[in-house]
Amino acid sequence: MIFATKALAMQELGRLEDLPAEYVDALRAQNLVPLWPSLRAVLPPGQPRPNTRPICWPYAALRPLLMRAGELTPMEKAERRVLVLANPGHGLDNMKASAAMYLGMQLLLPGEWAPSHRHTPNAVRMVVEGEGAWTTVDGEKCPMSRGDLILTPTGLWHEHGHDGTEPVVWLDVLDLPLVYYMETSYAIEGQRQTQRPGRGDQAYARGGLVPTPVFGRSGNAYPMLRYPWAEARAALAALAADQPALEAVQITYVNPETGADAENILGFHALMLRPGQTLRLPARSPAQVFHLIEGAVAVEIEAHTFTLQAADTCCAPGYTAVTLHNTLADAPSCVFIADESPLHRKLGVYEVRN
Ligand code: GTQ
Repeated sequence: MIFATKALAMQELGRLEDLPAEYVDALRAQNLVPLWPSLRAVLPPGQPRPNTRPICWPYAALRPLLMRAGELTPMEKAERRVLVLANPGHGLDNMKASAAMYLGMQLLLPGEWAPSHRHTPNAVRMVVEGEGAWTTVDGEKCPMSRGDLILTPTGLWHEHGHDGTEPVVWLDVLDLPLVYYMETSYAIEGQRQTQRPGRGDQAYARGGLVPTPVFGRSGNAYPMLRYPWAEARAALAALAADQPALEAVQITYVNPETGADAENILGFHALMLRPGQTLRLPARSPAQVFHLIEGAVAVEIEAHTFTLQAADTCCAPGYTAVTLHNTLADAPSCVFIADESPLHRKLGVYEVRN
C-alpha cells in the first residue's frame, strides 16, 4: 500500500488534563473516553512507533541456561521445556519477539517425550542442535536434524520424542502473540498419535514436480510438514551458482500444492550470503527474525550491529532497513528468516519503503 507522503504539520490536540475532572469522571462512569487526547498515540504521524526493539540472543549465553532447565525441571513438570526469547520492548513477561512473533528455544533430552496436543496458534521448529529427535505432526513422523524446518500448523496434533543420545534443541516460532491478542488462543491435550505412512518431504522432494492424485485430491491443507535443510541448502547453492548476478539468494518455504506461504500468518525464508557479501534489505512493514544456520554474519539494524555466530538469533522491528554482511571471505553464510509478511499482505498493510 502506498500512502501520500506529503507532510503537513500535525495540529496539537487537546489533552486529558485540559478537560474538567468531573467531565472525565462522568464519561468514565458511562464507559466512555474522549479520542482526541490519544489520537496521535494510536495514529502516529508518518510511521508506527514499534515496541519491538532490535535484540540479539546469542546461543552461547542461552545454551547453558537451557541445559540447566533440563536439570531443574523434568518433562512432567514442563510439558514443553522452553526458554522464551522475549523482547524487552514488549515487556519480558509478554513473551513476544515482535507484535506477532513468539520465539522459544526448546530442549528435549534423550528418551523424553513431549505429549501430544494441538492448538490454534501456528508453530514451526527450526532445529538447532542434536540428532535423534522427531516431531509427529498429524500422524507424520518428522525426523529432526540441524536446519530442518518442521511445520505444526493451526489445529494439527503434534508431539515430540527423542531416540538419540545427546540433547536436542530447536527454535520454536509461533504466531502466539497475535492469536492470543485476538482472544483465540487455546490448546487441546490428546493421546499419543498413531503414525501413518507417507512423508511430505519425500512426496514433494522435487521443485516443480508435484504428486497428481487421479482418484480425488490429497485433501491435506498442509501437504508438506518437513523441509529438510539438506534440500533447502542445495536449492540455495544451485540458485547462487545458476545466477551469479543475483543479489538476494533467497528461497521461501511454501505449500508445494498451492505455492502460497507455508503457513497463514508468519513467513519463512532461507537466505544464502555469498562469501564477503553485503546485502541491504529494504525497510518493509513486517518485523523479522534472523537465525544463523551456518557461517558468520553481521546484522545491522538501526544503531545496532549484531555479529551472529551459528545458532544465534536476533530480531528487527518493521519499517526498518537491515543490512547483512557475511564476514567470511571464503565461504557462504546461511540465515533462516521468519517474518510477519503473510499477515501484513492478507491484511493489506504490507509496505516496502525503500
Ligand atoms: O512444542 O508444542 O515453544 O505448544 C510453545 C508452545 C512450543 C510445542 C512452544 C508449544 C510448543
